[in-house]
Amino acid sequence: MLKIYFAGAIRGGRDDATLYTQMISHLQKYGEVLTTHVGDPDLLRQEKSMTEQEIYGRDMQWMEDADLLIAEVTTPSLGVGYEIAMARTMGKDIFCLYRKAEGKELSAMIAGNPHLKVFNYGDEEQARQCFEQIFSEFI
Ligand code: 6K6
Repeated sequence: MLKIYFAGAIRGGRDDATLYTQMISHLQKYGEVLTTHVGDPDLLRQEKSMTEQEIYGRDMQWMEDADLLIAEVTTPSLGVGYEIAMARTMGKDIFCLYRKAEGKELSAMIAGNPHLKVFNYGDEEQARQCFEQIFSEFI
């Protein structure tokens, strides 16, 4: 079974948390999503149960284990940017989904990066179609 690392903003901002949950449930049709907590609406409240070092160590181990990275990049996030760079270093396939939104222009480090595949989408249904395309054409 494919192992999917899904990345989305946490401390970067939780505006899209519901959308992350929806995306994770679509991705679960294609493999095991290692990072289901990214869509958890209570995540920030649970943070105290793990140290920063434990979070980092666990996530980097999951990244090593993952076959590919899917990152929702609309809300700018240092953590998501770091994960994209690490996935690149580890030679993973990387797919980014970006929803055009006022005040949230995509970084040129992502938009102009020839090593990533960036999809523009508008809503949950279009995200689902992007996943269909990713898993039929690229994986
Ligand atoms: C701790 C225990 C339970 O929940 C927590 C909360 N913290 C995080 N848990 C797991 N992954 C995290 C956490 N904080 C950041 N990340 C990783 O960085 C996720 O994989 C996200 O894709 C990304 C978000 O980075 P920020 O900079 O927006 O927080």
